[in-house]
Amino acid sequence: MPTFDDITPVLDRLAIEVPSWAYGNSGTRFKVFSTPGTPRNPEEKIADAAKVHELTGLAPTVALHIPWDKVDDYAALKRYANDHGVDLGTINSNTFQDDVYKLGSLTHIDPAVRRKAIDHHLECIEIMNATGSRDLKIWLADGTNYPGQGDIRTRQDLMHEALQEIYAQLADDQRMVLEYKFFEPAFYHTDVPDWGTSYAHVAALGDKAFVCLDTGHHAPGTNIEFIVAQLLRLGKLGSFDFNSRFYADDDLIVGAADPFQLFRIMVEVVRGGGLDEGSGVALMLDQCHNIEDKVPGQIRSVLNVQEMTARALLLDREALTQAQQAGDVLTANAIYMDAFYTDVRPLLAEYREKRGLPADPMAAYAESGYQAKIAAERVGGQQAGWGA
Ligand code: AOS
Ligand code: ZN
Ligand code: ZN
Repeated sequence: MPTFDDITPVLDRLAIEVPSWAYGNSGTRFKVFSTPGTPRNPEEKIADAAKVHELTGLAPTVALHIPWDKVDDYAALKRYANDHGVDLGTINSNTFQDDVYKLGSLTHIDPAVRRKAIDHHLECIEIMNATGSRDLKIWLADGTNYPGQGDIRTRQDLMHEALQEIYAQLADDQRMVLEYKFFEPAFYHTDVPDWGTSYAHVAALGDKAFVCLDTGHHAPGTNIEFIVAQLLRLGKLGSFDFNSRFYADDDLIVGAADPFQLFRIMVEVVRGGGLDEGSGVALMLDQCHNIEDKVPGQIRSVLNVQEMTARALLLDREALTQAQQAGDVLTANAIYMDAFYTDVRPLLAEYREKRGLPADPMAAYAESGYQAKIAAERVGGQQAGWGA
């Protein structure tokens, strides 16, 4: 079994991007609860994200969402982020909140609507040029609610054309990641329902297009780690949207619902080279905190990713391979489970202290007074999620 010292070089480069929208108020279609201290603008979201990084050393970049994080001067926003010790990351497009997109965006039958949706993505690429962001993340709410409502095949063709136009505007060092989701807000079919569809589109586009895997976007019982292994094998896993789910796209704290699944995913990430130096796999969170405080919610998530990554790295691969080759089912499974059951928390606490970080970032946050400070300072924080 590797020692903790053996795995620290990989832990040192673990970077988990946090989403700006995690810091805004969110909720369900039944109620959005507001939380004292909620950011009122992109700068305050970045300041909160910077707090997560300051206490964990794990979250050096913040993903932006356009138009929720629209500002006049993106270069200035980048400077603001840098002054706070973080950088701007992925740019997320949004073609789901305008009335005009009711029946689709890039797949809409009306060319004028498709034009608007394509132009929005071109604007996102302009923003990436100003922020220095590498990735454009596209999640489409496009789909239909009833059989017969739209022509599924035509919509695929329209989407391909639209994505091609967007892709053509990417600079050499920029990428597109296409997210898939099997339902919601469309309930009969979505235009990018699964990894295979996303893969088919990004493969047709070229080397700068990849799949984004949101862990909450699969039917119950789906073997997500298999998808991870396959996409890494194909060289097309661009990024993760980490969160966890009990039922639907719950967007809960990463690892909260099923820490073992998170472990299994990280085992495949490690196996497929996703944490190797220079790997193009971006680890991001896509979460909404409906009832808990946002900053410690994000801290908890990045720590959970770190913890399961450490356990995955401790897997004794040599012994595992031997057992697999010998057809020793029970030993192979026991080796796998040993890694999962290894409590790395004390070692991680020590690891953090050695790097000048708090041993317990959750406790450090509670003691920092930051929550009380933002609650007092920020009045009238906004909803940054659905319906904003
Ligand atoms: C929607 O369900 C998705 O998970 C997205 O990643 C979406 O882009 C994100 O929630 C912010 O819009
Ligand atoms: Zn997502
Ligand atoms: Zn989602």
